[in-house]
Amino acid sequence: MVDQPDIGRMSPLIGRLRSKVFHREETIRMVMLGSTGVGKTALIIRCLTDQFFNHYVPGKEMAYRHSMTIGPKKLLIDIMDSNGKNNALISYADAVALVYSVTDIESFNFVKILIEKVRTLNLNDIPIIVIANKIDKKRQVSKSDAEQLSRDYDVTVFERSAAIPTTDISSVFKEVYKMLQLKKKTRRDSDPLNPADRMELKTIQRKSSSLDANDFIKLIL
Ligand SMILES: Nc1nc2c(ncn2[C@@H]2O[C@H](COP(=O)(O)OP(=O)(O)OP(=O)(O)O)[C@@H](O)[C@H]2O)c(=O)[nH]1
Ligand SMILES: [Mg+2]
Repeated sequence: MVDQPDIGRMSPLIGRLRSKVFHREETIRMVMLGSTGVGKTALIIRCLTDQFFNHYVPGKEMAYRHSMTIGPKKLLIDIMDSNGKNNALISYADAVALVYSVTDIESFNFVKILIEKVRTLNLNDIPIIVIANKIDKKRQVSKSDAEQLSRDYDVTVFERSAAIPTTDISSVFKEVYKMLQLKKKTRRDSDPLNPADRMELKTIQRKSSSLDANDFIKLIL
């Protein structure tokens, strides 16, 4: 945290200026890709509602806005939830999260293909992070496989489970933000021809309402 004098109390105008300078919002557009059923949507629902949605609603593409604070910075993260097939979204993302399930070796191998694809397609060298999901279940992909992937492809792998209540997704976003800062990457402007801009955006803020995962899924359907 930055220690700032409370000048907002002295003058409302200075207070507003201060909040503009110190609490500037930044938006990151992140796309989630990975094989069907690996838990992309469940991870997003966990992040937004702190709950596990234990049902499968296949193939729905949506974008969600998650807000979080990192130090003095307010971050808006537009998460594009792909149906696992729409790789076209890669071209419009500031960062890519590739998800595999530790229960499914094929999904692990598919992540390797996706890494290569992203790196070939994207001229801006966008940050890639990998999420190994479903670690609450019996594994086909070990932790050392994840470490090997991390070394071979120079990516950070987060082992998580959307089903575990204490699962921390914020740290994944923090890492993405750190990578973007290092690359000094700025978000590209909104473009009406951009399919990502045309995706329906649900503005749901974490813990800001009594939103339940079951209510949430009604928004998706
Ligand atoms: N046990 C367990 N089940 C999970 C976990 N994450 C997701 N699931 C379940 O796995 C199934 C598929 O999850 P989804 O989040 O819909 O998968 P997806 O990647 O969004 O699938 P597509 O949208 O079809 O690409 C659902 O029944 C989820 O409840 C997890 O960490 N642990
Ligand atoms: Mg999904």
